[in-house]
Amino acid sequence: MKTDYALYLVTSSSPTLLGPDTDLIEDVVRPALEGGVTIVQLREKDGDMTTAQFVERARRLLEVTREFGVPLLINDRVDVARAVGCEGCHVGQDDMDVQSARRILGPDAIIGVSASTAEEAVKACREGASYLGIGTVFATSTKKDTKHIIGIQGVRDILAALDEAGYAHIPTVCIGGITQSNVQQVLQQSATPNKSLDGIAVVSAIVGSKDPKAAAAEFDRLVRASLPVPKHLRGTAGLPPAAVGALVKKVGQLKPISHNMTNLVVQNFAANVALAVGASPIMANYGEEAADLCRLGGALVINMGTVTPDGLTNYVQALKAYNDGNRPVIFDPVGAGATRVRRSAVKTIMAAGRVTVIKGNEGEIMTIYGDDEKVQQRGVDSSSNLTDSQKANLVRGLAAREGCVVVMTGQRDFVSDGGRVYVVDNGHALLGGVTGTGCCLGTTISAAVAAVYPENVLEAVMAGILHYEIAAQNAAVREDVRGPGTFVPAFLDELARIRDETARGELGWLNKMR
Ligand code: 3NM
Ligand code: MG
Repeated sequence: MKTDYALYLVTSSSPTLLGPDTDLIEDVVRPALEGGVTIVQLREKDGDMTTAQFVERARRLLEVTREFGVPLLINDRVDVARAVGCEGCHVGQDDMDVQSARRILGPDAIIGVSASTAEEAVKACREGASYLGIGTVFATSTKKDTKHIIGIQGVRDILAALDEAGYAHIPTVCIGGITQSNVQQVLQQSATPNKSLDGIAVVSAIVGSKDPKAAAAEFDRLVRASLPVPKHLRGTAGLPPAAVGALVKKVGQLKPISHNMTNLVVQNFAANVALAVGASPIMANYGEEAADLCRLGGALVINMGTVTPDGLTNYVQALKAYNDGNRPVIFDPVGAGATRVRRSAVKTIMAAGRVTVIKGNEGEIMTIYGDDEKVQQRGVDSSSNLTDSQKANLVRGLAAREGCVVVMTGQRDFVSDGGRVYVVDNGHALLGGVTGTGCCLGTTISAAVAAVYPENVLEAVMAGILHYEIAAQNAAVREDVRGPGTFVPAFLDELARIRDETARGELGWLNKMR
């Protein structure tokens, strides 16, 4: 599991922050985790705790962080981390060195290091730090022995030095005086072209808040909206071609059912695409049939391209049937922002059950995210207003909120499960010249997800996208393709060719992944 450093809570037992009769674990950390904190550090600098009390507190806290699936690190006391078996520790410049800590905690432990200069930062990376805490950013009364106030420019200089030294892949958070008012400015202005922060660490803004859950939730919103996308998360890095090939092959072997409730414009095309990728299409828009069809073990595509009141009732019925049967649902909110009817249909569907994948263009995804007033979507055409960072944060934020995978299509596609973000640069402009190609991508994704569900949904989605978009590239450059009309049959041929080559173990097509 990749560690999510977006919202890092460092605890404090200082009575001025905690207030009387406040239990650090139950009254602060638990609500903060509910609000969205992604990693916790137990820091005990203020009281005069015995080691026995420290271990006891760490053990109690670990039970809570485990409930939320969030890592717990111990400040300074490597022995306490080892004693309770938590995920790791955080060491300052005057604490134990990284290599010694790693000898105690082992190769998989998360070991963070504080750095206030470029030299300290690079040295910590060289010695095997898992992440860096960069600070002190702004003056703070929380830390008694603050050495350097480095400001946003200081953070930026350290990030640039890390990139220069080849450590752009080491995650970083900043710390010291971070509040809801300055967090977005810090994240945006500290970013260098190749290296930016992965999150922010706070003490008083959460521990000293009257409502730690609300404070964390607001930080979560602010951070996710402006976290720059680290370079190492861009592209398809981290997705091995062999794994993609195995997933595409699995579709051909299992021939999963792709149950499409789709619009009348694309039914025939989508069924042919399903066959070409190796799936078994069923085009059935009547909700009453969904429970029986779900038992066939496939996936459902809800494509609201030509939504009607009856259609909506059918979608809701089918969604519930697939939820009950614990089978995946791909939701394609076609034209979501275009009309009041569609905006309302999206809300009805999202409220009726759980979806596994949401696939849409920028306007559609923004509508679901809740910015519908701002979405001036004309028809169902895609038009872009967002930067790449904003797109990545949008898909990651929506995926995290809904607990699903989000695919935002465009010239570059953005895909996230709420943690990782993939950016896909495959595809071809001719896909935009033919109706229904977006819808058929949903069908292709459904086949790949059906083949592996409930495991590896993100990887399956990526396999579906790559199969589809590389086939489009292959078709577009064929000599017999002269425009959208000749493109369609060539595209079906190339989808089937990739399916067949992959079945034979020929994975050369994956060299085109980008
Ligand atoms: N470490 P607040 S600053 C624990 O510079 C800690 O390494 C720092 O508290 C460093 O969010 C700090 O309340 C305190 O400002 C941060
Ligand atoms: Mg320290």
